Amino acid sequence: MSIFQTRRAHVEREYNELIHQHNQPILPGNGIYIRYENPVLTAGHVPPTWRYDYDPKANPFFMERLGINAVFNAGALFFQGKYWVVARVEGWDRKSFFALASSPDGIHDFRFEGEPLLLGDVADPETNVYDMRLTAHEDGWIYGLFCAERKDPTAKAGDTSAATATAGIVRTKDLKTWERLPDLKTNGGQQRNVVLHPEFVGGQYLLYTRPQDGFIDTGSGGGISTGLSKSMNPAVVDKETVLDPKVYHTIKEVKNGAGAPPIKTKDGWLHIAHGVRNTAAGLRYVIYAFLADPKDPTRTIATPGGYLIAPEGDERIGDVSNVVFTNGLITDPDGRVLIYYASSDTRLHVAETSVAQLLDYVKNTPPDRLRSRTSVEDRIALIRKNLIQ
Ligand code: M1P
Repeated sequence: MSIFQTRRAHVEREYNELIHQHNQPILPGNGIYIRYENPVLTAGHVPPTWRYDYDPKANPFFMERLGINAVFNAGALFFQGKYWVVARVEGWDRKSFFALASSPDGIHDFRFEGEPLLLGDVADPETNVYDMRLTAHEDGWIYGLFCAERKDPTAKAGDTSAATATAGIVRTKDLKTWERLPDLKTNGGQQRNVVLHPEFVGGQYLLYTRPQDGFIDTGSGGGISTGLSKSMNPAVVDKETVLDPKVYHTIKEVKNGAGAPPIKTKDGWLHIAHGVRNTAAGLRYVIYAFLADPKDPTRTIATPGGYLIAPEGDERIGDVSNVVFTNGLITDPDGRVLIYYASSDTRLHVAETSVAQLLDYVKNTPPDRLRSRTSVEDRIALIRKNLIQ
């Protein structure tokens, strides 16, 4: 056999084994959610035909010229009986793009479908795109909001890393044809982690924003905010009001950002978001939850202290270590909630829970009372209560 044939057979065997790999729940978990042993998507899940030239004359060594570096932060949707994610796929050239993958049960056999999304261009074409949030809105469209990154036109000469972030917008009805709309306009500053609420509020579109002064630092941006827009074409938010602030000496001290669109529950809008703190080893990203008023999604009503998911074991290590990040979840017809979270900007995992568990968690977990002393008081109260159980 030629090198081409031997390598091709080897690569395809590995790919087929990986996409059908069984995934075991890690029991007993913490009662809030269950993790699974293996990631649901990795760079290795990207089909070989997206990475290799299959022409033996042009590629006699069966070289992987257009390699994939990572598959992570994915938007998610239950659509036509299947579990879909729109993953952030990053090539060896550092460019991210979006690709659809589906699974029959949301945990196993995720497989990329079709081709990567070729987004339409807007007046000011971006350099990079990432982190799509999917919202099936009551207006009948499925919207995808994502970060569109451009070189900062005000960067000093020689500064080749300064960038700007805005919220790009696409919409579809079938996950096949995607219409690009103008980027979201807000009053100054930059935007990442913008999410569309699934229902109209007072006849307008409600957007969760995260105003920030710079590309990395939120600066004076106060936290996850909300704003209203009369239309999505174009989407324009004049006024942003902080919904969930960043707070000193908490898991969201440096910044935070909305995750998937919130889940509508009998007790309110359930958010799974990310929070960032600083450490001597750099930023640490964790995932946390909160509940907003069922009648007024711009007001929080339950804010459990601490994190819901933090990086564990192998999750701690990757391109950007000590990070877990989420921008997609699925609530399925069986009442399961599947939280798709990425670890260290490298791979995508799933955590399985239910609306009942998450509501119990957000409503009955004590809030962060912001001092070691108050945390000790809460723990002593727990210990003493357990003495009489
Ligand atoms: O590298 C960690 C994450 O950093 C960004 O999140 P934030 O906007 O809150 O800083 C995002 O670029 C995200 O993609 C990335 O996972």
